[in-house]
Order: sequence, then structure tokens, then C-alpha cells
Amino acid sequence: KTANVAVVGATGAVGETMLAILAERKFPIDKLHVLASERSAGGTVEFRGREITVQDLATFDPTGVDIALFSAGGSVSKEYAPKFAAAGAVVIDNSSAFRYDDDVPLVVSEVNPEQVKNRPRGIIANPNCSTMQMLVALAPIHRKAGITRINVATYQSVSGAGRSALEELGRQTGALLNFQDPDPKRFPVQIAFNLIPHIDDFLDNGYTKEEMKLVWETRKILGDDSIQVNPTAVRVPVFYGHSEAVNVETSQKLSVAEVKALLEAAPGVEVVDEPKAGGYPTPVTHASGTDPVYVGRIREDFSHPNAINLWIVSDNIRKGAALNAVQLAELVLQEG
Ligand code: A2P
Ligand code: 11C
Repeated sequence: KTANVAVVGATGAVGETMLAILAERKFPIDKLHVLASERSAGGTVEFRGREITVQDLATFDPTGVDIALFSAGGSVSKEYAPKFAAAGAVVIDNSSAFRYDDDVPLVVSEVNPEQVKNRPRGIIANPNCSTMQMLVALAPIHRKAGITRINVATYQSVSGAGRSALEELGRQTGALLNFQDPDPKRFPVQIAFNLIPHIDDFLDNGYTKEEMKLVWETRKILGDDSIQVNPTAVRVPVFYGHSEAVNVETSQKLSVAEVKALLEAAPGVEVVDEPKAGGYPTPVTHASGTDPVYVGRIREDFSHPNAINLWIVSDNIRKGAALNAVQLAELVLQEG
């Protein structure tokens, strides 16, 4: 079986990785359309060693597209995803535009793949990167012992904010090493050699939208609105790979050995956990450019009867975005 595929936002940090992963996984493509704004229309992107011309989304006719992978921001998805779906495409949307709609499934391929089929609007939402990696690791723990509460602090790389944010970290690092002004543009304050406890917009409750995504998306994906999530999201001066310090409270007590055994058997997870120098995953040494969700620093929380501490690291552009989107496309293609 083959498909006509469109990648919307193909010139972006996630879009270019979607193309790379479609090629790596030998996704059976009949015709490939690469789309972006009129700014980059007429330019080219590389796919399987060939240059493909970028087309302008605004003037593109979606007729004949079977699967469309969208990663061009929420407003682009809101406007164009329904048009692609009306033309018969299954849209896999990486933005937050439809994630919280009841008639749009929100799917992590290792956690709730069966939900892909429940798409009355022809749209499937790809979760936010920080929720994605957390749930690949936590879903097996939830199934075994019932998660009641999650305390999570994230350490999120700049690539989550797109190509311009990658450029800003590079530029500021160079400027500061040359005693020049960092001149923040993409982030509200200097990101090089700094940390910023602010990702996405502030909401009325004092949390950021990035923090609330961890609450809303965890409940929707695990199908359990009783799970309590207490999130803090922080941007760090790392190029690729989000990290998370996670404390999980469960109904039933689990030992460290039981958690390790669950995670070692879990699809998409790699346990890297030796209590010695370098015996833990980091964005640079493990995650960047690779597919797994890495888990280390697995410890019993000695301040609580039923809780475990974990350190979860993954490439936010791959499993956190492009890889999961392609895995969902593979599930759609496998349908009868
Ligand atoms: P373009 O290169 O034309 O700006 P990133 O998240 O890395 O910044 O990438 C965003 C992606 O979304 C890019 O491919 C960008 O294309 C695309 N994009 C942004 N705005 C639009 C739009 N209005 N129509 C189509 N594509 C868009
Ligand atoms: C970040 N998580 O790291 C964001 C990027 O809701 O899809 C993805 C935003 C989203 O900045």
C-alpha cells in the first residue's frame, strides 16, 4: 500500500525531520508534496537525496492527498487542516489547534494507538513534546499501579520553539563569548547561559500554557481525568532534547526493580540507569538525533509511601514531534 503525502511546514525544524524520518523508515510514498508559506515557496528541500520544490500552501490544491502531516503552527492548522480533511486527506496535526477537541483523538503511538481510528473530522492530533516523552515512560507504570499524581519539572531545549530559536541560542552564545550584547529577540530574555521559566503564553491561573498542556494532555491520552499533574516548564540553553524530572505517585506501591522491569519491557523506552558518572541519559549524550525515550535516575521517593522519581530525556523534534507523527501515519496506512 502506498500514499500521497503532504508535509506542511516542510522548511521548519519539525518539518525537515518529518521528511528525514519518512525517508529513514521507508514510508511508502507515491507522490510527495512539500508545503510552506510563500516566503519559501519555489525553494527546495531534500528528500531521499533529491531536491523537491517547496509549494505555497495558500495556493495548493489538496485533492488527491491521502495523508497530510502539519507542523506550521496553530493558526495555519486551524485554517488549512479542515480544508485538507474535506478534500479526503487524513490530517496528522502537530500543533495545539485541535488537541483538546473531543472529536479529535490525541495519540502517542506506544500508548493509545487504537484511538487513531476515532477521527470523525479526519484529524488526528500529535501531542506536545513534553507530554509525549513523559507518557511513553509513564503509561506502563499507570497500567500496572495506577498513577494518582505527577509532579514534573521540564528542562526544554530551544528547538521546541523552532528554527529561529535554534539560531538565537547559537547567535547569543557567540555574541556573549565575544563580550557583545545578547540582544534577545525570539525569547523574552537572554537564553544563552541562562534558564527561562516561561514557555508559551501565561494563562489566568498563573501557569503557562506549556505547563497546562502536561495536565490536559496526560488526562486525555491516559483516559483518566482524576490524574493530578503539577507542572513547571523551563526553557534551557540546549539545542535538541527535552529532559524532565518526574515524581510519580501510584495507588499501589512499586519497587525500583519493578519500575525498571516495566520500563525495560516498554516499547519506545530505553533504561539508562547506573548510579555512577555518566550512567544516566542526557540530551547531548543520548537523546539528540535518536528515537528512544531514555529513563534514568530511577529512585524510590523516601519522603512518600508510594512514589518514584525518574529522569526522562528524549529528542523533542523526533519522538516529541516528527517521529510520532510518522508513526501515526504508519498506523493510518495499515488500516484496511
Ligand atoms: P516558511 O519557511 O515559509 O516560513 P519553525 O517552527 O521551525 O519556525 O517552522 C515553521 C514552519 O511553518 C516553516 O516551514 C514555515 O514556512 C511554516 N509556516 C509558517 N507560517 C506559514 C504559513 N502562513 N503558511 C504555510 N506555512 C507556514
Ligand atoms: C516547546 N513544547 O518546547 C513546545 C513546542 O504545543 O506543539 C511545541 C508546542 C506545541 O517550545
